[in-house]
Amino acid sequence: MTTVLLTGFEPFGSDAVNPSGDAVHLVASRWPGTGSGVRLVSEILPVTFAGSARRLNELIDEHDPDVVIATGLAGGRSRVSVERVGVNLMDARIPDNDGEQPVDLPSLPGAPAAVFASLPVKTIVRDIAAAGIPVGLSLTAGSFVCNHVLVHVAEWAHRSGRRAGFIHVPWATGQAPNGEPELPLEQLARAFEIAIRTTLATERDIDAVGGTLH
Ligand code: PCA
Repeated sequence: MTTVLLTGFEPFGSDAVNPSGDAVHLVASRWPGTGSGVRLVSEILPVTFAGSARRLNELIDEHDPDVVIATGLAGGRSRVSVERVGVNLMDARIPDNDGEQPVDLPSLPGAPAAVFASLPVKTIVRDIAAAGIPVGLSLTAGSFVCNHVLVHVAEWAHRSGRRAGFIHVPWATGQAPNGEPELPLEQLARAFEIAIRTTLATERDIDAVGGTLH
């Protein structure tokens, strides 16, 4: 049995919704039973530096996942963003849901400055794009709680020989403030399903150009 941990986030800041959590619920509601050979564990994480890492550690201890895919909202982005790298830095522009606002502190003291996601990120982007969903690779998950979670799961994956990464999503249709970009919730959920299936089907990422000039 293969175990996949899929996480989203609760709302944060001034927002009443978080499409990452809604899409995770949708994926969980229609995931086939364990007869499929893949057990999906899903969870909505608190948007707090301390609480998100603590809850992740508990979930990893309890479920011993083979793959962890964490997801969150990147309001203002127009595409699903498959994150390549977590930076070992907390620099919070707004307080988290505990009221904490760390500035220029490491997410994981003593760990390297950055850690790569170990998902087959380019294959995931290819497969999500093939489903007609706007998607791209991203070189920054920011310096707030999503990046913090990426650093934690990617470090765990490197230590334990497992695979982990992070996907940011735009607002879901009907949610975006001030005319910011939106995608249908169904497409966000479908992107997560593809990311899981592609990861399980792919040992080695494809060789493809994925960089940016700036
Ligand atoms: N997005 C924030 C934190 C929680 C979320 O969904 C971020 O990008 O850090």
